[in-house]
Amino acid sequence: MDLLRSQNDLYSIRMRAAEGGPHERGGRHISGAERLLTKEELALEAQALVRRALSHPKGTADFIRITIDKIPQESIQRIPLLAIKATDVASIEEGHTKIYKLLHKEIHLPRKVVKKAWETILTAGGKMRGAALLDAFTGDRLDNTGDRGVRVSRMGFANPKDMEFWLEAHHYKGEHIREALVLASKVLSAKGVLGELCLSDDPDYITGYVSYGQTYHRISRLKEFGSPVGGRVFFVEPETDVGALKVYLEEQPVLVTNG
Ligand code: PML
Ligand code: MG
Repeated sequence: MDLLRSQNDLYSIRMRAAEGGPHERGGRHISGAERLLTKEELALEAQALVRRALSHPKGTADFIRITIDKIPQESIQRIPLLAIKATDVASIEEGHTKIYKLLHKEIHLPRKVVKKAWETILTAGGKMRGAALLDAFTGDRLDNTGDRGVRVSRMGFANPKDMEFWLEAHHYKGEHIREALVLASKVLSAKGVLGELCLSDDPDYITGYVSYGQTYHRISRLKEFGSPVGGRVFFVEPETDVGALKVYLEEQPVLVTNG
């Protein structure tokens, strides 16, 4: 049990970095990250995030914004960690086929919706820094955030040290899966979200995932090494209050608990 984290106010720290100036003036997105930290952890983490933006495989950021806000303990919700599944595939095609099958079997997505999700990710060409919200029945885009996308924020593990040991013990290594697990758990805890498709925009990271129910399902290979393509799509039940969903994803602080 992480007492400091469960009893004190926490701090949301967010980083976004771009090359060629700020995102809103046409800069190319390099990296983003979100954490919920104790006051004592802030300074060191801010340093690590700056280092990440300056030595990223996508390029060297010349714009870095770090935003820190205090989060009162009583406003933080606890949500469960998703269960991890993994499928090793021999080729990108096999990876894509697996995704169509899983999303159809688990959350009944029509093929055309998954096709539109891929198109959304491919057309964005690695430029979208948040996620697109798609209607799970028609595949139409529901948010109007363009290349910015909906940015899921204010989240972290309730017991980060325990989680690190647990993930290492299960051979899940590195920051990509740690961050993605927190984000995917928050996304599936949102009212109206049925699932997610995610492909990393990092050129050296080819593992992606889909999520549904209470499951985070990794697929070992979804793109070529070196490809800048990537992004996230959330599948949303028709008639969901999109405004409320966006507020939950961007603003509601959550800590993800493991049992
Ligand atoms: C990202 O780079 O933002 C997405 C990371 C996906 C992680 C997939 C995994 O390794 O489980
Ligand atoms: Mg990335």
